[in-house]
Amino acid sequence: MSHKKDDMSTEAVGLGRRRFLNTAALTGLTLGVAACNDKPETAPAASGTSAAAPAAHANSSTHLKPGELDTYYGIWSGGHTGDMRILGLPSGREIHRIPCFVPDALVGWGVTNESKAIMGTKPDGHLRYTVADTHHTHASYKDGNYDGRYAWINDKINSRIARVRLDYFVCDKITELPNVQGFHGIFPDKADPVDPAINYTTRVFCGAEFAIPLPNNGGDIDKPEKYRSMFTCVDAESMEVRWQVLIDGNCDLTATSYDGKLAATNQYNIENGVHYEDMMSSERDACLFFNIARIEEAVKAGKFTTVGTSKVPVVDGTRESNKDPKTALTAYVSVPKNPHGVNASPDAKYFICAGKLSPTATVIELSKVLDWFDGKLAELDKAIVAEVEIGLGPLHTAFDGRGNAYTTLFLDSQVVKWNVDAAIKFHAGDKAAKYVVDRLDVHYQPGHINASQSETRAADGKYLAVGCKFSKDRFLPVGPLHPENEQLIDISGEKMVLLADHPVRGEPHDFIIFKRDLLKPKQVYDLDEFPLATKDPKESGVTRNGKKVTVRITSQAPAFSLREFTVKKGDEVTLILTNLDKIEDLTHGFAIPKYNVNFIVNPLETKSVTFMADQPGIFWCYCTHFCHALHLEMRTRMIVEA
Ligand code: RUQ
Ligand code: CUA
Ligand code: CA
Repeated sequence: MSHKKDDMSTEAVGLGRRRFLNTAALTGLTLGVAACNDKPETAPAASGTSAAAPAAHANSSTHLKPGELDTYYGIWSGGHTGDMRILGLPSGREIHRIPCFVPDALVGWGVTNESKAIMGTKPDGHLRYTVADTHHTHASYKDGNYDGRYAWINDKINSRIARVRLDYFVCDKITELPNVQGFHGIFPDKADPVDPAINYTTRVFCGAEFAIPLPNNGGDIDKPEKYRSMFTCVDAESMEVRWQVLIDGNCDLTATSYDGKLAATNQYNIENGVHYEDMMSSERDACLFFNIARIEEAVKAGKFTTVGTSKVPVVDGTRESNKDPKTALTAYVSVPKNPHGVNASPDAKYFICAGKLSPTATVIELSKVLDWFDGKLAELDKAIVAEVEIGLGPLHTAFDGRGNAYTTLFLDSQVVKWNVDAAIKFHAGDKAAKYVVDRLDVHYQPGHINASQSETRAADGKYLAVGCKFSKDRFLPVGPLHPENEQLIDISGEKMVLLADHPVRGEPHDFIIFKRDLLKPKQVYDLDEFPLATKDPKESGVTRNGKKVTVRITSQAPAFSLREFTVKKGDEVTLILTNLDKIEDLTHGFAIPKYNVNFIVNPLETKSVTFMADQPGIFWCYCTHFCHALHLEMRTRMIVEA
């Protein structure tokens, strides 16, 4: 087997890079510079055989023969393409893209009335936003595992959260968070903090990265010391914002405990800095914990304010107001400078903060944080049970369910596998405890990482996916814009084994990987889900109410129910199309030339579009989605009378 990692992972190499970081990389914004220039030796030819060549591991073939299905679903965030992607693993094949925040021409997202209502429109009917930047996606839980109801994804640009129904794999709600900018980390809760019967997700927590004046309406612009960030709770069912917590410093990524009692966000800007130098001026930042039950008690007791025109209750989570553990809503645990990801271990005991600018991981024991809130732990910092060196530029951590953590090292271009218990022993003084188990080179500069079932109680330690931010010369060159490189690693053994990589369109961020049996997607819609459905083709036709015209059409391969329909120039036309084909995979499209309309209807689905009939003439509306031998003949004629 070509996999042989020890040579590259020797402490000599590691220490050399560490020294580099300590002297140079931390002095300024050199993180990015170092990231690009630190690794001239990692061109595939020179990078050692281990990571460059896929390993021939008998049990871990990623090549599926025709007809074979993947065993895991992957839910991927699409980054600033603004979509969500569904992959099959271990093949890495992309199966589906789910538009949420931005228009999509395949399905007509942002074209149909239904999708526009979800996305949000301006008074003139146009979409309010057409850009987005998705980072983090997580799914709903029950009993500490995914229950297949929902997934959520963030839009950092416009601070929106979208929910995706996992029965149909469609976005059904989007909420814009008030009073914040740069909404980044997102995590559903896994249980209710007080009611043990609620052992499933009912809240989604959202961390906002940027501080702004509150309200942000033109005041306090020159007083950055007054800018503030908030942590937001959204109701998982209604998608309404339940409450917000005003904090010191910022939020970044988010984690939740398995008992529902705690949520946390890492803070890289406790300085409340406006410029990057300010954000790096303090030696330590924080992992900020939220006591969910107490926050909700405070809201219930009316101990909140509101900001500007927003009605959302805002409780005070600042340091000054939360010094007394017995009443505190928040707890600021001090961690090394500018940390990044915070991840919950599948044994439910720890949150782990990756150091980013510090070459360390910090392990925080949740029971000790709860002890502090109960007045049983005098010093909050004692909740830190390990703070150990793991390598340069640690960003995100995944777990195998066997006590090991896997952290991406952005600057080292490595994944480091380390044992959490051994790290705790080492931190406690047992210098013989070897916590680093393995290191594997990846190509290049990894950001996100996740393992199969990692952030559930059912972490199964089979596959690890790594999102590499740079692919450099890994694929055929296609001009200056390179794809990213997603790599799949077998973690079933002691040593990590690189199995495969594939290019992905930029630029995915976080993702989750779970067993395919946890989902039971539906293959056809239910007509009753659509109030506008035309259930019988005989109900098709044109009805007029003044200048408002409604056209009802059904589709059944290879024909639309109307061979033609007539409207008048100046009409406002609402066209409602119901696909009465009930057969799985029988989708039709509907395009209207010169009217900028195209959308699809899946089996037993109904969609509508509204437009002004402003151009007289005949317009061949045709089916865009291949459905039948007579697909090309599947048309109807729209006549717009002058
Ligand atoms: S955060 S690296 Cu949203 Cu790490 Cu992407
Ligand atoms: Cu209907 Cu193609
Ligand atoms: Ca900082």
